[in-house]
Amino acid sequence: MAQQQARGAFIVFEGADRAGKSTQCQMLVEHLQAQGVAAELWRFPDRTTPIGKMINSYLTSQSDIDDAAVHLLFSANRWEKREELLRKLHEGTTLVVDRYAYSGVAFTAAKGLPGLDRAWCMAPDAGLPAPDAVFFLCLTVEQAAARGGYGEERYEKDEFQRKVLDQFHAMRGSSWRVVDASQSIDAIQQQLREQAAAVVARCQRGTSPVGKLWE
Ligand code: Z5A
Ligand code: MG
Repeated sequence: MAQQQARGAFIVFEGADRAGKSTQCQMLVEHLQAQGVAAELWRFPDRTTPIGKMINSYLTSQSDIDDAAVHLLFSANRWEKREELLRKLHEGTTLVVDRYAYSGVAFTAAKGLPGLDRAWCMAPDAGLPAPDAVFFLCLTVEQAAARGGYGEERYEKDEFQRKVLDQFHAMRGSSWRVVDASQSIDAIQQQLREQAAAVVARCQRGTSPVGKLWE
């Protein structure tokens, strides 16, 4: 029988624009660290790598990239971090990750382009480490709009965001924990801390190896 090994947990945040992902990720990492849990905050796209810089230039409309090609760049940006991600988990560090492959699939599939359906969008991420839990912060486009206007980036339009949300909901699986993101920041954080504690404890017991997308 394979030896059981304690490891860090892989927790992904997904959700609507302005649902509070970055706010909650930051708070959760600080909380875990204060509890003595080794934890790091990651985000995708990781705009610091050469691939990430191309993505940043696309998102800020400084460059135009073919839709299929940019989809593959977002995926490559995750693949280039795969080894480091697995190493950290096996060293015992919990990773709280702001967006992952689900955003990749949702944003490209929402474009509704011929040939770029959900199955095509999922293919390049197949085999990447699968998160132990996906915390999905659920907020309608109308509720998000009440939090102020969109920024300047590509994709920040109501109609498109609705399609993105539909794509996210179609991907909900057993590892997803859906949280009502219209609550107060503190109320949401409290629920996330409870959920995260259970996931961290499970991974520390060493009974669950890191899975693979989309198995
Ligand atoms: N993208 C892609 O196409 N393919 C991929 O593979 C990946 C990503 C990984 C990256 O944006 C873009 O890339 C994104 C998807 C695409 N495009 N879009 N749109 P990003 O992740 O860098 O986006 P962001 O700038 O961080 O925005 P965000 O993620 O949409 O926001 P958020 O992180 O969810 O929310 P926040 O920054 O924490 O909070 C937003 C505001 O709401 C802020 O003023 C908060 O103070 C406020 N807030 C937060 N929580 C609350 C509550 N509970 N109540 C009231 N107000 C709140
Ligand atoms: Mg964010």
